[in-house]
Amino acid sequence: MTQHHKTQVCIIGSGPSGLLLAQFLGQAGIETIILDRRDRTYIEGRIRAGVLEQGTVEALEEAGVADRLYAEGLRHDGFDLAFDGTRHRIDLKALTGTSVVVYGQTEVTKDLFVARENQGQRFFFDVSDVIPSDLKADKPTVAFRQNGEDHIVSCDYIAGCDGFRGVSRAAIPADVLKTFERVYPFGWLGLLVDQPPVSDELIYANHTRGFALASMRSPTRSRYYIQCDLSDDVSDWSDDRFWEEFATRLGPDTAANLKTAPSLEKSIAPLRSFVSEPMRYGNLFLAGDAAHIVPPTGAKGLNLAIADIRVLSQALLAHYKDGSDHHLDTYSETVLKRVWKVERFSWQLSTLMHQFPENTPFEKRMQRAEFDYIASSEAASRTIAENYVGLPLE
Ligand code: FAS
Ligand code: PHB
Repeated sequence: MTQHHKTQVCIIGSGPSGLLLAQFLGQAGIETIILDRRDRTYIEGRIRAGVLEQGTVEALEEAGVADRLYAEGLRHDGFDLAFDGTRHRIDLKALTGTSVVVYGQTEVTKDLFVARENQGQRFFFDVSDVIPSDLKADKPTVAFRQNGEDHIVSCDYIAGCDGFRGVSRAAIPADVLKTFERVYPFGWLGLLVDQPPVSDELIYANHTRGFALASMRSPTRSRYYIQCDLSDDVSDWSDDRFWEEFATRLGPDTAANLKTAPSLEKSIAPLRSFVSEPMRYGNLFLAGDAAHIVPPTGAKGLNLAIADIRVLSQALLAHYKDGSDHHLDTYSETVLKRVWKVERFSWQLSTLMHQFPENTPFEKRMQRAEFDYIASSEAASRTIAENYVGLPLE
């Protein structure tokens, strides 16, 4: 027997996009249902982003979920770019007047889950066979199965917040959907360790052996990455092998401060740039990774998702509170304008900071020349800085 549900907005996906949208709508008294194919423990446990733009911090504050972020987040006024041992600090504060906050995506997700619980609105975890339908109808529907039972949600709008491998994007007809993609010829091997960070601020390093990133989660927990081959498996990388490679790529002066310990987590993520257009079809709206992916080099994935939700939530509020659909009608065009600019920055920084197997000696010299230009030009450094702290929403 199928269970029928009614709501105003059905949100597919309970990652940062879906959770923040639910929080904003819930604050305004708009009813939502959130579905996720995973459960809360799994979602909270995913190690992903670590750097929040000021705009993201403000959005989380508006959503009433920033208390722990303000108490535990680490404000960073700059970061280093390193090229074969030469380091150049991008002084975010001096160049842009603002900065970023280091606070893990896992913590953002936990804070949003607690807020959702306090709202007492409906979650469905461990769902399967999620099918968005009737996207052009006044009341689109989302069918799904949970614990062997069939469910169907009737709603005003569907928010596709189900990430890169979700079902929402695929619900847009193939003759309407346009996709754009660049898959990079390498991955990132990430490691989490309970040791103080090797440096007070992040270091992005391009070494002849490959890229490395020294990041962190707290004064006692560090998050490190090295570029690895796409054919690599995590089992190919013992902790000792990782530490040796990471230290080599950081260079002896920086590595002198490196404290190692057994890894808490190790994983390999592929890198891609991806955009799908449009981000609206009928009463389905895509947001976050469901619509676009950036290589993590620019620390933009999570921030881009939050930026989409800031626009989408305002557009839905205008519909329900003022009866105005202008922002819903312009949503896709509005967010895509910024998405492409952020894609450009993430692609540019990835192209600058990684070793590409196919690069010719000339292209390697171009990488070095671009680094030297950034290091010697305030204007060039400001370009990096204004993208890193986050471009304006519109
Ligand atoms: P998410 O993918 O976080 O959430 C989508 C949710 O939808 C998931 O909970 C999933 O279970 C659910 N879902 C999927 N299919 C479904 C279905 N059919 N039915 C119901 N639910 C479904 N960004 C950075 O800024 N910095 C980083 O260092 C960084 N590292 C990353 C490493 C990895 C391995 C990955 C995959 C991403 C990384 N990102 C990083 C990007 C990441 O942070 C995303 O931008 C962010 O999670 C986007 O949030 P959402 O759009 O909510 O998508
Ligand atoms: C992280 O801390 O996980 C992190 C930080 C900056 C990036 C990517 C990942 O660009």
